Amino acid sequence: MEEELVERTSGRVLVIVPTYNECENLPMIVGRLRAALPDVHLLIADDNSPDGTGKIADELAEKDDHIHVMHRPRKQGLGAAYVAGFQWGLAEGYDILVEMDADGSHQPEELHKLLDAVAEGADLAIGSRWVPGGKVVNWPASREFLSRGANTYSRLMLGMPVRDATAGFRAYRAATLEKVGLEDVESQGYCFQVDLTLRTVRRGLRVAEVPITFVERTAGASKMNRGIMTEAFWRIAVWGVNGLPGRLRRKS
Ligand SMILES: Nc1nc2c(ncn2[C@@H]2O[C@H](COP(=O)(O)OP(=O)(O)OP(=O)(O)O)[C@@H](O)[C@H]2O)c(=O)[nH]1
Ligand SMILES: [Mg+2]
Repeated sequence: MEEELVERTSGRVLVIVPTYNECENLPMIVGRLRAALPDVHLLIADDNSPDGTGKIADELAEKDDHIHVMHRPRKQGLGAAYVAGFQWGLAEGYDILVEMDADGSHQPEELHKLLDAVAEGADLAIGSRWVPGGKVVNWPASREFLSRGANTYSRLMLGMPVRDATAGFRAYRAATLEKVGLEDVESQGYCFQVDLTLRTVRRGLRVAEVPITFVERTAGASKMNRGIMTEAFWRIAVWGVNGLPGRLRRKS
């Protein structure tokens, strides 16, 4: 089944991995992805990491024509790195664009499940921690509380039928990204994920949630901070208020 899918999507899937100070994780995650799905291409979008992650990415790309590197001048947030990566991938003609973290939380060995969901008709497939069968390994209770809380807050504010709207392991059809539009995306932190989920849902496109096992990073530091949480809180509130007239109209 897996081999069949690789055949079918040969050379047309681009996995975008944004990096900031991931020198300990990048070779591991690239090796695992290349072994799991040898035909997919990889774009590393590095924000000039002070720990030399960009140089490691160049060395990996030199030896492997499936690996591409985008060097960005400074840390500008996950959202900006993904928008730039998506735009590059669309211009290069990839059919499916995947988001994946560099820290091992998203297991390349599970990527085929997302690609299967897209092959079966999803416009966006989300690797979900919070649907039946989804799991999180090695998270402290505080982190689980934060993720569940952020998702409940998003669901209430936005009325989206998605359990894990903040998830960062996902596969988009190219056409989905073209339809939702990337030019005016302002979200920087993890609310970027909620932003694109909302854009996809509001355009009536099909979102599938696939259960995954999310594994907390064992090396390198998290980039999650108070600023990222504050940004998410406010932006989601504004999107919720802006979308309210439409939700009320649909109910009446
Ligand atoms: N290019 C770029 N990548 C980033 C930036 N911030 C985070 N990343 C990358 O985005 C991915 C997710 O960031 P993490 O720090 O793991 O954030 P998180 O998954 O919410 O936090 P943890 O679960 O604690 O690891 C990782 O591959 C990071 O290196 C950024 O500003 N620019
Ligand atoms: Mg992480």
